[in-house]
Amino acid sequence: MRPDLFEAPDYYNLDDLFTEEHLLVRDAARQWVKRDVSPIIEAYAQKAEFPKQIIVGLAEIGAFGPYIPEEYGGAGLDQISYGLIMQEIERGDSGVRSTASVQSSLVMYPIFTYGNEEQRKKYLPKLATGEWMGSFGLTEPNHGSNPSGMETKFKDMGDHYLLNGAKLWISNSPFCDIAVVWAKNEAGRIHGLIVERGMEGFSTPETHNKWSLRASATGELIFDNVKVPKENLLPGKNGLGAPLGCLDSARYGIAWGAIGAAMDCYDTALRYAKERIQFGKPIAAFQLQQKKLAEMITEITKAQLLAFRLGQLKNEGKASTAQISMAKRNNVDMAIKIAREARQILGGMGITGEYSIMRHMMNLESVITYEGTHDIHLLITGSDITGIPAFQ
Ligand code: TGC
Ligand code: FAD
Repeated sequence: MRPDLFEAPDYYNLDDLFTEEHLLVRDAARQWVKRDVSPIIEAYAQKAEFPKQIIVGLAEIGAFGPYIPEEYGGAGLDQISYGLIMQEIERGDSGVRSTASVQSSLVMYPIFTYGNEEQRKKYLPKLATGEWMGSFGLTEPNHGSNPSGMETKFKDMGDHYLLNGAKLWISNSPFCDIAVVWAKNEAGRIHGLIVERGMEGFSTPETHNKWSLRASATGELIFDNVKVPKENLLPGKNGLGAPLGCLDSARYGIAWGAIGAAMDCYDTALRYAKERIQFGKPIAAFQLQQKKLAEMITEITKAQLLAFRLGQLKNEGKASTAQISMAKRNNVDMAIKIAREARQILGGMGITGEYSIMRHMMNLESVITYEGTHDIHLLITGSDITGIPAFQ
């Protein structure tokens, strides 16, 4: 892969709206991605392997629990800083951002929000440093968009719970030390349980042959009569609203992350268009290419403004699930369209691993599917504005 020459577009001077802390946090993440992610990520994506050596760096830039209080090992930052960190990481690779999203919003968040003090103290500091890595098990082979139908279940055996079932498409599963697993009790009520690697009957086979998110490890979580200690149940919230609450936080991060992938595609295409000569001129001189580039920067700017306002609402505790859905859906769709257009600007070079665009484009096929598909988010908006759920 070529040297990382990324220059971030800021067409509407958004930097003027960020605090000094936001800029410091963002620039530290930006530099780290340039130094430690860009030089290696293409090779890891090509060999379909997660680069475990970057876990320490992710922890150092505050990507594990950015908004978790410092007393539990988190970075104690606000939601805009969290968004900016996700943006910068996904500028490098969506799979790396996935690892950070899962650790922060799908593992640390539920333990912090629904866990008791003992659980917080036991797990959060080790998750914040990356000493322990986590995964989040909601999706099942027969239940993706409709998690309420989940079949994974646990029984109260008096001194422990007995857990049976399987989760599919789980980011970080092949190497996770713990998994936050959503399962039904005998009454059919959904609860969160912390399952630890090493518990008998718990296995995490890896899913191979992905054309997307190749630098992220994806797998299954299989529970075959796993004895889970009673103290591992998250006591603070149950019902489907508990896992959906975690998704709000992760989807918010993705709304920012997708901007990073789009910015990288745009920046690469702009530079290439100014340098590549055809018919005696840089291709950037042709109106057709200018149209593509002008539309890209317009869409990126709109997405940045959407994410910034959502960040303000999130900081005030006012961001609704439907507002988060709209931003996730819009910004990922914007990024995947930009990746496709940017790839065309690079002609044949666009399909090679010399440039990041094709990798972003393939990654975004997962991002537009996970954390609620493009269609599900449209239905969430539809339900919110009409008051009529159309999911079934
Ligand atoms: P519905 O009847 O709408 O809701 C059930 C209960 O949950 C409450 N609720 C929420 N609570 C908190 N936060 C939210 N965001 C909530 N949304 C809903 C709701 O009020 C209700 O409460 P109650 O007390 O009345 O029972 O549920 P439904 O079964 O009709 O489903 C609605 C639907 C389709 C929108 C939902 O199931 C959904 O979002 N489906 C998509 C599934 C999904 O996003 N899965 C993601 C899996 S994790 C993942 O992909 C990680 S990838 C990570 C990475 O690598 O980056
Ligand atoms: P389905 O639900 O079968 O949907 C198939 C199609 O039908 C979609 O286009 C969908 O929009 C459409 N559809 C479904 N229902 C409706 C409806 N009511 N109306 C209209 N259209 C509908 N899950 C986790 O729990 N943890 C993870 O860490 C995790 N990581 C993932 C990593 C990757 C790389 C991928 C690809 C997925 C991951 N997921 C994870 C799972 C992800 O959340 C699901 O793939 C997603 O929710 C969609 O579920 P599904 O794949 O079963 O598709």
